Amino acid sequence: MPDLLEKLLKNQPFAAALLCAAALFATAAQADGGHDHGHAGHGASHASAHDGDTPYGRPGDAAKARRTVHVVMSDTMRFDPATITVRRGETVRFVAANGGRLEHELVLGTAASLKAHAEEMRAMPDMQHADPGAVRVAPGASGEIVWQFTEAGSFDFACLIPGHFEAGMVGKVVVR
Ligand SMILES: [Cu+2]
Repeated sequence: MPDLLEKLLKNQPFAAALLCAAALFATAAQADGGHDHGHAGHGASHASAHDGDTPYGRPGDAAKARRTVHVVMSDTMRFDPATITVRRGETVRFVAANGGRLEHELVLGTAASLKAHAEEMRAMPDMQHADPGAVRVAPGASGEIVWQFTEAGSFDFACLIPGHFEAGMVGKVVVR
């Protein structure tokens, strides 16, 4: 090992390349890990959440969605409606329409998980959500999420595009 270190020190370009590769790897690992982290909802209990369970529910079966909730996202950084009330156990089909000229997204979560996720988005603005509880929508288009709310409580949804979350692009899901 001392030999290798000596070689590294003498061979600066090689060392630099190695460091660079290490940094890339670390970034990639962080992106992946961060994603899981953000989407799993930040809890040790999520190690066992292989079926997509989160504190705010789980991906729903579209065939079981008896209710469709239309949400409009606008460049005023608001969701309309901003509060949605559902029954515990209910499967909801969200249709998120983008009425603005900017991209927007609807990401389900808890206040804490969305805040942490927004911070990751600021660090990596190009991060894509590979998350059944999230949909990014182009201007004039609409996207869907089918979600089952399995726990009673108050949860959030938000647009985590940098600047939007900070401007208050957040809504509430109250599960009774
Ligand atoms: Cu937005």
